[in-house]
Amino acid sequence: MAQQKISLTRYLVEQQRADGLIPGQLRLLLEVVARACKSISMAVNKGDLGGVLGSADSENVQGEVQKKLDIIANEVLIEANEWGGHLAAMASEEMDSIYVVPNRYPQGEYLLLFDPLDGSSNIDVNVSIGTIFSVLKKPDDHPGVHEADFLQAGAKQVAAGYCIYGPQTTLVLTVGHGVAMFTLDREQGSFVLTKENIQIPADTKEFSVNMSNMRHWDEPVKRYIDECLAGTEGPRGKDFNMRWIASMVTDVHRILMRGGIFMYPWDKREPGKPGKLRLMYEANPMSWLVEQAGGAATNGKERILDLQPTKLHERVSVVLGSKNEVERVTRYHDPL
Ligand code: AHM
Ligand code: MG
Repeated sequence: MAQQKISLTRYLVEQQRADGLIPGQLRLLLEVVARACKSISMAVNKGDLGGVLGSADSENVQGEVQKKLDIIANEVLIEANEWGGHLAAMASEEMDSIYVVPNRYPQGEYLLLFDPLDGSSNIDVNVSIGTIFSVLKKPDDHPGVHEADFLQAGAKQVAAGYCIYGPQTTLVLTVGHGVAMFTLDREQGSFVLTKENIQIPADTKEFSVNMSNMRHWDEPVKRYIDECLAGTEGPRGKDFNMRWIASMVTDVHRILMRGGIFMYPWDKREPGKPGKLRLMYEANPMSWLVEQAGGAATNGKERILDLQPTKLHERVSVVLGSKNEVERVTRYHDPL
């Protein structure tokens, strides 16, 4: 008999039933997020034919020009998630403040954060982009929901993942028991389990960083990259390869598939800013996935998942991927 395909729905039901790893409400939430990602994938695929490309002529709270697809993806995620009764509120890269579930719907116990369309600069050039999400539990010591309820360290996440819209649409997920990957079967309309227990090799010969910023970096990051560039003649004694897609989802996906190190470090252009990427809906979910796959994630000094957020749209410096390389960069920041 041909091997049965395991759908995301079945995978989640079995995790809930047999292992008790996922509460029912969280399972529902993840299914709804996956369904929203399916809709976003359809919109992305249509491209010019669906009139979804180009700028929306508006700016988000971080002062970045929004693309039409940033806004479409944000709306799809909100509409899919607001009525199911599993959420208390949502937060997004594209919204200034939190979105509390309207009181015509039941309030659930979870908080959902997302970057609806990561890698926005790739949208109009037909290069892979994605959705990143993180799930937290709402503290139950007070009624209602406030922005402060979201300000929990990444170590408190109860689920995290991303969906990549590339040659395939792929959903990658963790609920704290390893990392699983699901590929969208367009004929069936469902995500099918295609990899389980993903592991990132501890060593790598591939780095991912926007090299055009090199002159602005701090010494430890410069030193690490200089040593990689020196290749077999340098202190590392091996040649390195470089990849930069300008879409964190895609760069992290490659690292989960074959190893590597990804960095978006602090730089001198805006010294007051800890980094470019956002802690709560970019760095935290990706760091948890990477750690769950045996890798490491720091801001150059501390474990990202231990950082206490102070605001929703907080930024952070990011170094993640193959464990030995991340530890090396982190060591270079603290030579003692
Ligand atoms: P976005 O969420 O507005 O798309 O920005 C985040 C993206 C990351 O996906 C990517 O790693 C980085 O910004 C690319 O930055 P750069 O334009 O410096 O290459
Ligand atoms: Mg992003």
